[in-house]
Amino acid sequence: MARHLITSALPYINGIKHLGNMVGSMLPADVYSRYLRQRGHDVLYICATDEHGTPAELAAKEQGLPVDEFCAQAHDAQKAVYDGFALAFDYFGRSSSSQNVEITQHFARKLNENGFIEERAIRQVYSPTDGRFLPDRYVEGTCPHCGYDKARGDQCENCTRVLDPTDLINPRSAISGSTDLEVRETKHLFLLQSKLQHEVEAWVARHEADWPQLASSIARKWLNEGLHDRAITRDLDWGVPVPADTWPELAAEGKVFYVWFDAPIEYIGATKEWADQDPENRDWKSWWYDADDTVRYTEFMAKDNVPFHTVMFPATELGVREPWKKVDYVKAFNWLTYYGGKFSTSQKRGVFTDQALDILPADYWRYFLIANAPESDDSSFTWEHFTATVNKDLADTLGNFVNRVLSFSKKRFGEEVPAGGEPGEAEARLGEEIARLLSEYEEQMEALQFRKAAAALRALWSAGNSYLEEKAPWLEIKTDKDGAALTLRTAMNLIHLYAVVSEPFIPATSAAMRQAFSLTDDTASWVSQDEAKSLPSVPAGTPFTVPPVLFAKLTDEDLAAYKERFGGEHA
Ligand code: B3M
Ligand code: ZN
Repeated sequence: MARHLITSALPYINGIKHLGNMVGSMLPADVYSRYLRQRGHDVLYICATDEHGTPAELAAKEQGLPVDEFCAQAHDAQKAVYDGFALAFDYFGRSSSSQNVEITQHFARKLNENGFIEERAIRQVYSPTDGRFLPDRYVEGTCPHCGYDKARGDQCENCTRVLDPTDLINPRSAISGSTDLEVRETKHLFLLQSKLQHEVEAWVARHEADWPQLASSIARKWLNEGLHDRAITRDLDWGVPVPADTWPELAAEGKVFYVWFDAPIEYIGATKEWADQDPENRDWKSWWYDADDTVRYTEFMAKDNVPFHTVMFPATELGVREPWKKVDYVKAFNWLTYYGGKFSTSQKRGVFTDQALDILPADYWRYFLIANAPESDDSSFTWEHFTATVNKDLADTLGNFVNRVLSFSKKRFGEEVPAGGEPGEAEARLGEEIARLLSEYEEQMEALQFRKAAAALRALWSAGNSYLEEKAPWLEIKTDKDGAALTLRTAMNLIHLYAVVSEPFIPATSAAMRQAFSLTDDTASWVSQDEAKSLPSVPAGTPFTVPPVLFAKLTDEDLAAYKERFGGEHA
């Protein structure tokens, strides 16, 4: 059984992320990791904050903090939110770690030895008004490809094309807005990606058939435009220093690597951080080095990050000429919109992950977001859709089922799972249905089709409701007490099955459902086809308790309050 290495795109350090960031990277990676662990796979799920670059420097300045202190605090703040969302990382690292510095410098030295790095004098945008060289993303202007007028000098977020600041039409400083920009000469390291074009092409060609269309089409588009040599250093204080043993002059000038050079390397860096904090994990390198036959590597990210992961980072890894593990499967997401418009960190539009947890527990969000993940297309967050989904799927279909069954059984039969009755035709049909839906769920999870997996999970919950409606134990009990006992016992076994299989989506609720039963040896991590058919895990006589309401129903007043607080439509 292959080991699974899983990473989600590293959240940038400068602020708490919104729900769109969450659903496009970390949350599905967590759901997938939890599922694989449950199925008995060896999983390593790694993430980290992406800490270098100008936005971090500027955010620190705004808060009056030294940038390293700012990053330490901001890292902890993000980590707290992810803990709140129950993201079960094996390790959540920091791209500013000494481990990442070491590996990034190693990669640069190797690329240099192999002839893929060249020192070039370039002319760079300098802003006299701001008194500094402007990093690419701090030059704004009109995209030469699509005409979008807020394109950044590194990438146009409208058409996703990678840009150079000098490509922009009508450039201006994003810091001061000044159009008084000069171009001055300075030396930088260039990664000769053009020399790696054919290798990257061959590598993508071997993988793209397996990738989702969104990932392969973006990789193709980039390759068809041709790989350009890219400057991989910057004039900044905060970053991985250019190693002085290899480039003394640039090191003396204080050049650092470009944030997109060291950020993907931090997937490896964070794995080493994970190892260094616990001697148990000493074999970290076996996950990354010479691991092609033993590790399956899956990356999660939103579509704007795809070029860096399908082309640029693989080019770096190929150029190093060492057997570092390259991605096997790229799970890419479209955008989650807020009422059809963009979630915007800068304009504070939409729902941020810390605010979400202020309002409701993580499971409400986890379920809604994954059930509506922007997989094949963008999807829109609206409070109407959110409250309707919570009420229907979580409160009615799942939560109400659990409470109704357990409370009714307690009232009529006491605090143990009731004995009596023999499974008949209705139970056989139910078992067939549950087994069928379970294999559908497994199939969609294996295929990383999250919306479809959520639909299968919802169908499993619904099947219990249909069974209960059909058997109607509240009527049955009047004429056939054993029959009612059988129905309730069967339903309780469904609750236990739901607890097990819903865990990747709603881990806290799953734990509460499982704990309702005092089973002596409840180690079930998944449900076999046979168990799905015969539902044997909670035998008669098992003591149980009725958990508090699992999901509160959201009222019209709640809906109005959310819309009032966050703005109920796209501005
Ligand atoms: N930090 C995502 C972003 O800021 C970026 C991902 C890095 S993954 C190596 O857009
Ligand atoms: Zn564009």
